[in-house]
Amino acid sequence: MSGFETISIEILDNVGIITLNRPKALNAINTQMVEEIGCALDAWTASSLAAVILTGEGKAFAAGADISQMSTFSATEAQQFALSGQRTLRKLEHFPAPTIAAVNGFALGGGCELAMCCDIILSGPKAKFGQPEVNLGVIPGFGGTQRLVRRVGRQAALELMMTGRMVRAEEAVSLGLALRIEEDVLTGAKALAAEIAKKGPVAIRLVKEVVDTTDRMDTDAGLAVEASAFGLCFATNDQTEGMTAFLEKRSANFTGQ
Ligand code: DAK
Repeated sequence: MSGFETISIEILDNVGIITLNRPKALNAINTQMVEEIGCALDAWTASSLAAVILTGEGKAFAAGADISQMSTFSATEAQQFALSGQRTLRKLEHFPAPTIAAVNGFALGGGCELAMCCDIILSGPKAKFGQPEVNLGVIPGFGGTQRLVRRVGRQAALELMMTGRMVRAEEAVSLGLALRIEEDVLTGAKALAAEIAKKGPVAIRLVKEVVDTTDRMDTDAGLAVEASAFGLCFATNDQTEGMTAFLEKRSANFTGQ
């Protein structure tokens, strides 16, 4: 459908699915993959998708940035990779609809960082997470020093980034890195996306927008943004339909208007 070489994409039941697709290299993230993920997200940004799922083909989600490619980078190429990576990761993090990482296997280095740009991380039973960059003499470069700290706290994040230790699914959940373990993680992600898709689409997007934009505000400023967004809901058909449907004891037929 897409002409992409390092990822495959599909839309099922109004949910976009991006599958990282270099299984022979454990879906290692190269410059082409970074660009292709960015293109797929661009194509979907203005759509009315209910959610986007990111997963990996084979036994890995992504085993990190492509070490073979990185080892040959000139300083300029490394800078281009960094800039392109930052652009794509920001597109993912700020994608207007909810995003779910269905982590089916290794999520290491840049792979773990890619997953952390998603709103929710679901873990398969065999998933392994880690930031092993120090083994290569470098530090995380796709935002791990920021997003891992926010997900699991400073102490646990520092331990993971300083030792490069891999954690299994159970520990990832107990740390708060992943939300829960799903036996079949892609099926679990689709079910979660379907659950979200039943709700008022405008409200879903506003929940994400308010949480994201108020992330670093103090509570009073955040509450002011929340109040404005709450007010905005009352200018939508979804609010009228949602409340009318409740009072009429029927399911709501949301239109996203
Ligand atoms: N890059 C390239 N190839 C990789 C790879 C990777 N990250 N990970 C695995 N592969 C390849 C292996 O080389 C092998 O290829 P062949 O030998 O078959 O050709 C194939 O995938 C299968 O891997 P293994 O044979 O090693 O499989 P095992 O099951 O034995 O081991 C493993 C799985 C995940 C434990 C092992 O492959 C491994 O340790 N992989 C490396 C994990 C790692 O260190 N990841 C972090 C990479 S550093 C930046 C942004 C981001 C980053 C840096 C900068 N900027 C914006 C500047 C990110 C850096 C990283 O992610």
